[in-house]
Amino acid sequence: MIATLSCLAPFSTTVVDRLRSGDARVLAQAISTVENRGAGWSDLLKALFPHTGRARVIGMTGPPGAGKSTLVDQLAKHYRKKGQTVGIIAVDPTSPYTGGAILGDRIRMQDHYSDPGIFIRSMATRGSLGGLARATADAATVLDASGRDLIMIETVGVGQDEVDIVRLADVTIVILVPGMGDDVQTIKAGIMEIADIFVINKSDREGAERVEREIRALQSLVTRHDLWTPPIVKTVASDGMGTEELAEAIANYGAYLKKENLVLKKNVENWQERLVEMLRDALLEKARSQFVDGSVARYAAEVAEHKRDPYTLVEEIVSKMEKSA
Ligand SMILES: Nc1nc2c(ncn2[C@@H]2O[C@H](COP(=O)(O)OP(=O)(O)OP(=O)(O)O)[C@@H](O)[C@H]2O)c(=O)[nH]1
Ligand SMILES: [Mg+2]
Repeated sequence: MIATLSCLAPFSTTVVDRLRSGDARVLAQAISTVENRGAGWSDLLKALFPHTGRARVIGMTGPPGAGKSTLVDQLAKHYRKKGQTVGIIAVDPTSPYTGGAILGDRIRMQDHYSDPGIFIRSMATRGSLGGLARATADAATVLDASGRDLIMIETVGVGQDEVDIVRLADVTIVILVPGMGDDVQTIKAGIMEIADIFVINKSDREGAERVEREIRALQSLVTRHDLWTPPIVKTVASDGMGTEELAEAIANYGAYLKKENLVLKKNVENWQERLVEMLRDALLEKARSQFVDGSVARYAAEVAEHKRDPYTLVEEIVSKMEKSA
């Protein structure tokens, strides 16, 4: 269990300076603080926010076992060779990272750990305050402020939470593999729509062309409002094949957004969603603070037994909140 920064709250510039100087311990503690909403979490984020906005956030999602971690690992190596620093957030990994592809390979694990240019964090905090998307976004903010050039977020693309997380990245990569039963149609429609780049990993297996054809067929039905056509990159992550092409596709998308003057627009859209979510969290927390322990269950019982109507009840709670504001 990593300690939080509560002992250091309220946040002095020293903590921010140490974080920005690349101190990995402070970085890990700062992420724990915002993730668990430990003492001073909001002061910390306020102090860090002016230092954010520089990192590129790459979201990666796809079905379990598609090779996401292996691909993240290859990309991390690629960027490290170019002298860039990397932060990795693995969200709710089905196999914990320590047993998964990146860290399971002891030699590579050693490589990474001896390289302070790569910081890996796994988040398995479903049900955490404010939800997984909130916790991940805040962790990315900390990594961004710490000066990491690239932040990669890996999620298993199964639920809305995961879609919400990667959708807010600067570039979203959807990883598919050959032989997924009924193939691409079975992948959640929401995931297809968020892809800025498609990867067909495990292209060493039979059926990669078929997956490509299916993606193309689905693409022909959708027009994106930014008019970008997501490229399809074939990779064999386990031996590094296609990594260069993927990095190039990532760079191309960034260049396209710049050329079309869409960077700010995309950021504004993302913040519009995040602000609404933050507001919802804050208001919900405030509403919850109106309840003493067990009163929600008591109200629920009263409504279930038709002793009370839920509409009046909610109005009453909201009006109480307004009065206490
Ligand atoms: N044949 C083949 N195997 C691969 C390839 N890429 C990854 N693998 C293997 O597929 C397995 C799963 O890889 P991971 O990188 O852990 O997949 P993941 O998508 O991160 O898995 P979860 O996080 O558990 O959802 C590992 O045994 C990898 O070595 C590939 O391109 N070809
Ligand atoms: Mg993984």
